[in-house]
Amino acid sequence: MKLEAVELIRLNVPLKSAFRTSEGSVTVHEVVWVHAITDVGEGWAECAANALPDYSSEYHTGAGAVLQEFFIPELMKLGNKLTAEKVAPTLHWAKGHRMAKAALETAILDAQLRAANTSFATYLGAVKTKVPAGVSVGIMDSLPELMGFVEGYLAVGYLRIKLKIEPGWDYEPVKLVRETFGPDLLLQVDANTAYTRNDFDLLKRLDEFNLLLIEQPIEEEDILGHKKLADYINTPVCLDESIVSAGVARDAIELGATEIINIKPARVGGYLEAVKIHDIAQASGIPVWCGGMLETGIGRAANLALAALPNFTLPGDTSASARYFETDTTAPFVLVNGHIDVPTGPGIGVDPISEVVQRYTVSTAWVK
Ligand code: NPG
Repeated sequence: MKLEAVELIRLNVPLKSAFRTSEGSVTVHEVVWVHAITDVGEGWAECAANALPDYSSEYHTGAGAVLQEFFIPELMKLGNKLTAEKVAPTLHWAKGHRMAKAALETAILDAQLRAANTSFATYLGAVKTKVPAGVSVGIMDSLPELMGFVEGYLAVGYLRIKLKIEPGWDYEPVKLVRETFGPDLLLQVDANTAYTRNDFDLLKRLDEFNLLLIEQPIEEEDILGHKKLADYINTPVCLDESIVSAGVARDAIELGATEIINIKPARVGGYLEAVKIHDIAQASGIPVWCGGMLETGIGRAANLALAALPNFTLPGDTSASARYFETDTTAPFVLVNGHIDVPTGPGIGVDPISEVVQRYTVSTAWVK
């Protein structure tokens, strides 16, 4: 196929409530979409890069710029020889910018699969038609406020709770949630790199709560530090930010630095790399789960397809549209008995609702 044009759309999508992590607080999901126009049809993707370079070095304006200046023109040069499988090898010369690369690859894969009348789920190797949903709960101003949110999420059926933690918001909230909702609640925590090697004793205190895992406790470059922590505490250590490629995943597993992996296709450069990580982890007996980056329906749809692969044995951050948005950009994903259906239509299986997209669009740019 041939890439004829790409529309980059900047959207500001309001969140229902502020989402606070150890890295900061967001009230509006500011995001770039990639709308690929090819000779076989159109494809869509949401680039996960945040407004600020706080989760990783990428940010939405930077992602838009690198796509416009380098990545899209490079793929256009392939003429009618383009396939989704060629995107990563063609852009490999460029260091980093994995979220930008992931979005472009995903939009092209969407166009390719729509033309072939094949779903992401089928293409990626999904074995489930619905996936168990967890929910990520931000840092709050008070414990009663936290309890209100957790209770509400459990009431609508979420199967696992992930609490965001940071120094000063860790032991007490985890203890309260564990004591209130009992030993059977699937409970995990996510520090987004907020701790250091000096905090191991503090993190060891969380062992008493029988957590599923602790996610990315210390900084992303410190893989060895995570290995030392994994040896020191009983709670399984799960890497997120650190795992930027299949190669890093392989090394972290071999070193014993990660006992579970959070796979976010955006963080690793796309769905094809994500499947490689899934396969490496599976071969090593390491369970994986699918992370989220506050994606609207366009991004969430493909994540659900990935989460249906066999080694995704833990509930993901694949929440329903209503967790974050009053009005999603696609038909909403809904929670039914704690599960969300994997889209079955061609490509990502959902379409943007144009009037909603127009309402949230801040600017558009065409690369032709
Ligand atoms: O459900 O989409 C979701 C969000 C889950 O907590 C979540 N995401 O650190 O994993 C994370 C966090 C995040 C959100 C990271 C936005 C980066 C951007």
